[in-house]
Amino acid sequence: MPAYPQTIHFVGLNTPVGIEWAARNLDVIGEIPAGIAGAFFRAVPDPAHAPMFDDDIVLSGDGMVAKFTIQDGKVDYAIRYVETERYRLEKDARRALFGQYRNPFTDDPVVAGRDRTVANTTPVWHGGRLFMTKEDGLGYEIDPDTLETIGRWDYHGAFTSQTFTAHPRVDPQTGEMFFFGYEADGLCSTKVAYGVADRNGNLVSETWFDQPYCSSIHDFAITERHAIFPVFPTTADLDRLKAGGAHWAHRQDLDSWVGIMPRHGMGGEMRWFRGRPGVSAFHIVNAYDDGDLVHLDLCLSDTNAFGFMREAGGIRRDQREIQGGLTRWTFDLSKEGDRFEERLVGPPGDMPRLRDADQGRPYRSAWYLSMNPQGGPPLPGGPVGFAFNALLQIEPGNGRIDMMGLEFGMAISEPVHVASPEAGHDGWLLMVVDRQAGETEFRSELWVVDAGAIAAGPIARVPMPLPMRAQVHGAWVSAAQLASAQGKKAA
Ligand code: V55
Ligand code: FE
Repeated sequence: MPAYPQTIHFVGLNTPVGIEWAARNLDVIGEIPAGIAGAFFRAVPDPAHAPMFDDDIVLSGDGMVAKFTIQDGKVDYAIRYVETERYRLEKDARRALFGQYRNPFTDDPVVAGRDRTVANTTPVWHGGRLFMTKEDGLGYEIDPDTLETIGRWDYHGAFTSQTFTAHPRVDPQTGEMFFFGYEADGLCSTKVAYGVADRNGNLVSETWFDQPYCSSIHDFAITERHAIFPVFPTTADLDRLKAGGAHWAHRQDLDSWVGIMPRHGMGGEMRWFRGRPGVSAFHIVNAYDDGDLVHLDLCLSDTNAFGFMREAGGIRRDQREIQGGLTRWTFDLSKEGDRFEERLVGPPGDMPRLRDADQGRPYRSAWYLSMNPQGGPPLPGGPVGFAFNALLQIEPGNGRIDMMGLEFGMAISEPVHVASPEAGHDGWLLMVVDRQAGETEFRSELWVVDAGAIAAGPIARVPMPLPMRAQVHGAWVSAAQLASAQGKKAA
């Protein structure tokens, strides 16, 4: 059997596991509050086969969908592969057939034209259905009970884009889901499709626009009136792909852009604002309207956080030298011109989480991952190669910050927020925390943290009996939402 490359993408917490398993009634240390009832779904890239190329990256790993089911203080767990077209083709062949990250020109010719997505980035719940998503293809629908793959999701043929974002946004009041797909009509295209589905999951609109250049639009934002598309200069080039090169190269010299349009408008209504050159953000905390102003809070850095995207653009910069922080961009829609204001509101970090009810509205606090100044060097793991070891709660309105800092040799994955049935209580955060237990050995636990008292650490912990590979994003689906599930695999 060919070995996995011994690079940061395949060692440490990124060591492939590849085991589909399930366990009931896991041991719980402490007590899980009765208010937590539902499922914590997680997207875990885990390559089922050694890659065709040694310079393969975490982002190429086959998607696994994991589920913690929590009810009455009890915890069950299950994890399965998303059976994408790509996974099934490689499973049958018992080897990798798809080549480099988002470069079909490097594939084994036997899979020419087949679906390359690995659906490994975000579990999405909407309209009673669960999807596993990755921005280079359409989502795959998953049976939320069995985690079996039902199939590719294109709104019964209504959504015409070839791609669907891993970061759709759901309005907490209307229940509508807002989403987009870039490279909507093919590799390296500037076409972006923007869609809206009603609360029952029916596609109600789709409109297209061009972005200023082909960039990876990883996340976007909504307010009560607007849809906001940030464009950072991480660019794609078809000739580079044909020559076997990288899909993405970051450009320090190119301007960034932000497009703002009415959230129920047409692509032609987009207004473009010009931002600083070279900056990058993968995740947006939130956005909201304030009269004619639109505020956009994002995890900004002065270059791309992924080493391989910097290197492809000839940028030599160590991961630890990257500057940035939680940043507020404010757009005044009553003014002419393409400029906007910028203000730093918090320390560097990423993987922001928000209460579902605060989406697109003024908000008091949010949570995100960062580095603990006392936590020692980060563990190798996660998509960027270095794992976070602190959780922050921030109140952007007054700058108040609270921290749960992990000890040396520990790592934290993106939490989900669980709303509390009690008025005035901040709810809880659920997250997987890993601890190095030997040179190549890691122990993982599910942690339950009071979202309003994070510095106190976990109120309950669930040690996991098997190793777990680093997660990308997660989603909390309440027991009430699960009870409304539409998507079930036919028996
Ligand atoms: C990201 C993750 C991806 C990807 C592109 O978090 C960007 C950023 C897990 O896959 O393909
Ligand atoms: Fe993301």
